Formats: sequence, structure tokens, C-alpha cells
Amino acid sequence: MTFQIVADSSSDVLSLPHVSYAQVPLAIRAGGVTYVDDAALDVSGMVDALRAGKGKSSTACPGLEDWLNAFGDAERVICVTITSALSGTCSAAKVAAREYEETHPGRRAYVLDSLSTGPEMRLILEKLDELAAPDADFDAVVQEIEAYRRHTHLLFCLQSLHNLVVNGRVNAAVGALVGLLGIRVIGQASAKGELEIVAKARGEKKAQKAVWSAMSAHGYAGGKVRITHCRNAEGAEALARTIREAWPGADVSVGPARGLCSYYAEEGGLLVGYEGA
Ligand code: X90
Repeated sequence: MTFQIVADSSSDVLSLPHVSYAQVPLAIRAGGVTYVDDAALDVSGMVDALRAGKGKSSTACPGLEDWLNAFGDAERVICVTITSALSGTCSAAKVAAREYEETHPGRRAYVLDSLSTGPEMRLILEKLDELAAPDADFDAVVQEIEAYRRHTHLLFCLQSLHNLVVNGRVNAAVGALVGLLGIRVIGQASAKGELEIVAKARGEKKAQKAVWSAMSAHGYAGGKVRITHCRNAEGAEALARTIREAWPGADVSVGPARGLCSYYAEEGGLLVGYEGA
């Protein structure tokens, strides 16, 4: 019996090497255009259009039908979502999972709330790619992945919080930091899956240092790291180098964020998912 692994597009994961996998896109709306965050999206083109446009913009989470379609006809589904504290994505997935189990007695569908997003979701999905072998026990895989994600973390470094603020995804105190020119905000996904500021820094180099010291302080000791960026490959590679210098042989990789994370992390933004304590 094979597994179907499903995640929303904030994971930036379009495919996995071993398991059957489907991605469910969120959407970004700006200037009368809807950008569906699927494999076909021209992310850089969207970021250009967002920069040129001054109007309102927003995002929309997938609905029940989108999730059900992604579950396909699988006997066993494990679904990974963006934090339930910031998006309706997870609750739609949970409704879909319940309905799936009810309409197909004997089938199983489990929703894991990542309490995070982006590259931390990638770590969870890569682990599921290892765990969800056809002969694996469903409940054991669920237990193992829940245990794994308690030791993964997300840090980020943003040049602007504008889109997070206008869409009501951060609280007023955090919002007050917006617009401080040249200030980078370093934050983390909190235990409750909310955005929590850990430091502020002026300039890219100091910001990178702050990210690195936050990682070390949170028990990073040479585990896997996944870094994504919104048009800041240079910053992402510099951070990767710092990590590899401190922990030679560490599995660190860098890639571009896709639509949803690019919209919220904004130009220059970095997201870092890592295995820690
Ligand atoms: O419309 C929707 O339902 C989607 C809302 C998503 C809101 C948050 C997206 C965050 C993307 C930005 C930095 C990381 C913050 C993570 C905090 C847990 C990435």
C-alpha cells in the first residue's frame, strides 16, 4: 500500500524523489491578477509585478475540494500544511481528511500542522520521503514525523514586513517595526506557529550574523539546513558558507522560494529551516 504525501505550496516543494507527492497551491491576488502558486508560476515575474503595482494585494488558501483532489485515490495520505496560526490552509485540510476517511471507510488521512512554513516544511517532507515506504506502518510513520518536526525550526530574515502587516499576519507591536529603512528583522516560527521577532540588524552582514547566532543558540549542531530566498541567492549562499565552515560536511542546500513565500518574505527575504535540538 503506497502513501500519498501532500503539501501546500508554501513548502516550495514541487516533487519528491521516492514517494507519490502532490502539491496544493495557494494563490496571490494583486492588481486584478490571480497568481496560482503552482509549478507553472513565474515567481520572478510576479515579484516584478508586485513591485510595480501599488494597489492592494492578498493571498488565498486552498479549499476542501483542492485537498480532496490532491488526495487522489490513495489508501494512505499524509498531508503537511503551513502553520494554522497564520492561514486557513490547515483547517481546510483537516476537514478534507475527515471527509476522505468518512467517504472511504478503511482509508487513512493525517494532517500535520507544521506550525511553520517554507524550508522547515521541506525538511519534514524530505523526512517523509524516507519514512513513507510502501511497507511502512501508517501510525508509526505519523508518530515518527511528529517526533521529527519537534526538532526542526524556522528562522527568517526580512527586509520588509509590509505584506505580512497589511494582511494581518503579524500583531501590532511587530507591525510598528515596518518601514525602518535598512533594518532587517530576524524572526522565528514560535512554538505556537506565530511570527516572533528575535533580533533586528542593520545591513545584510549583521543580519546574517544574527541568524547564525540564533541558530547556534537554539542548538544547531551540524544537522540538515534548507535555505530559501526571494531573489537573494547571494545572501542565501553566504549564510550556507558560514554554516558549512562551522560544521564541515553538514547537508546545507539553497533554493529560490516559490510564490507564497516570496510574496510574504518579499524581495531579499531569507528563510532557514534547520534540524536542531
Ligand atoms: O492566505 C493564506 O491563507 C496564507 C497566509 C500565509 C501567511 C504567512 C506566510 C509566511 C511566509 C514569511 C516569513 C516567515 C514567517 C513564519 C512564521 C511562522 C513567509
